[in-house]
Amino acid sequence: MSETVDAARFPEGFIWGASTASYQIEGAVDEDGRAPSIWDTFSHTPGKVERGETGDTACDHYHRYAQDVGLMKTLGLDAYRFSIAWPRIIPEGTGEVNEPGLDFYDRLTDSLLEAGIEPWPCLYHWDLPDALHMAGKGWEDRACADAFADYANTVTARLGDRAKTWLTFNEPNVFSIFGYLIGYHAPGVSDHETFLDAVHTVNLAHGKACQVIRSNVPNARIGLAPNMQPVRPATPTIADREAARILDSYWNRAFAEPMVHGRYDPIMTKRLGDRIKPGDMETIRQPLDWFGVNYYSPLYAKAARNSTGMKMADPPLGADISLMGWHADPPSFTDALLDVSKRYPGLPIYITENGTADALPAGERDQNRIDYYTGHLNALLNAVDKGADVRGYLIWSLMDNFEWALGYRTRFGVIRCDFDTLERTPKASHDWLQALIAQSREPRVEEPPVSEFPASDIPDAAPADSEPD
Ligand code: IFM
Repeated sequence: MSETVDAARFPEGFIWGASTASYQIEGAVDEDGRAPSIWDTFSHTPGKVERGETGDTACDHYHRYAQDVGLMKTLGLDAYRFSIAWPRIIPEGTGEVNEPGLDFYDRLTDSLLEAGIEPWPCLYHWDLPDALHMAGKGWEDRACADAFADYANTVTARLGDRAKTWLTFNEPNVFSIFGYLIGYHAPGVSDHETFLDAVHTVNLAHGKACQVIRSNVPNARIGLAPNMQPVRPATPTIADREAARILDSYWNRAFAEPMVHGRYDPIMTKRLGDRIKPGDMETIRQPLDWFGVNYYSPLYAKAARNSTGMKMADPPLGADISLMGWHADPPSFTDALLDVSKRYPGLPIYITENGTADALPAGERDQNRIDYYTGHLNALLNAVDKGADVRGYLIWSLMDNFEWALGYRTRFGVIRCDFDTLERTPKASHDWLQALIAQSREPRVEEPPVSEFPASDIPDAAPADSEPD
């Protein structure tokens, strides 16, 4: 591929970072008082994850975090987004706090700061304490929003003196759709009404957690990381266009609209019905300091005779499809960023996830990832040129990790993790990104246009009479 990224085009002070998630990298699932999350139970249920793989060990980051922070420093990162495992902090979901769990994130935060990397903790990246789910007190239950706020209080009271950039949720749309509507992810529920319950509880939990963060963390910068993917109809029929509108509501609007504007769109308002109680929208809408965008691909929608009226469709024939089955389409990234800018003006945007998967053997060059990043960073810069206020880019992901229902087959890291030896090896994409980050920080020299120089100032300009005969 001949396309390159012009490092000088990144805005001054642009933040480079990486994102990960607790269950995907930590391992140590039964150490120091951690209790099972819904993902422990789900991954240990036969048939739920490919090859029966689990996050029991994952990248063993729990024990190797210091080495990983060293790798982040070498890569040149400004920021690191990690998630906190709720069942390490409050193992049963409510009640007793587990101090050793807090100590782990304390050590991680300190070691990041020591390395000059800003910690960006995310309170929820999908590992709900299983005890809550088993008791029917998970996201389907309104009271879970209060349990989440208590958990947020415990965590921010401990880390808030050092960590200033906080996220409430990672991809609330993805875990509610895949976990409660389709049942492909934990906790494996597939029920439209339960999904709708979960949507509203998660929104309430976000609002309550924002209030807690604001009061516990001086100078907090609060955001979240929804997955924003433009939705296209699979065909131009009226039915598929309507399906695209519904999927757009479920995927892109169900959380961002109430969180930023304090209202659901008409589709969600109607379907949520009397789940919305007086005062709820005020609770949900709390001031945010920035908006995160996790982006991978556009989505395609098709009309369906099911409870939602739509289903996800395959990308069009001939599209550039990744190992995940996703359409790699950089212009759609520009579209997504411009759409977010228009809908949520005034909120600086950070890309909180972007990347692609491979299944390459050790030592093989991950050119596909370099190409993906090249295309998507150029798409980001195009959005900036068109007015999007994008301030940073956090890759998904730092290292290969547990990719949920796909287990360890698909690798998203710029650092390879050997899941037998747990050895970390930087890939070609790591070196490429490291060089780009370094170049983007080089001092900018503004060269005046040539026409501004009077001819006599050009030192080696040959005198008119010195022309050869
Ligand atoms: O691995 C996931 C991550 O947990 C959430 N966003 C998408 C990534 C790739 O599928």
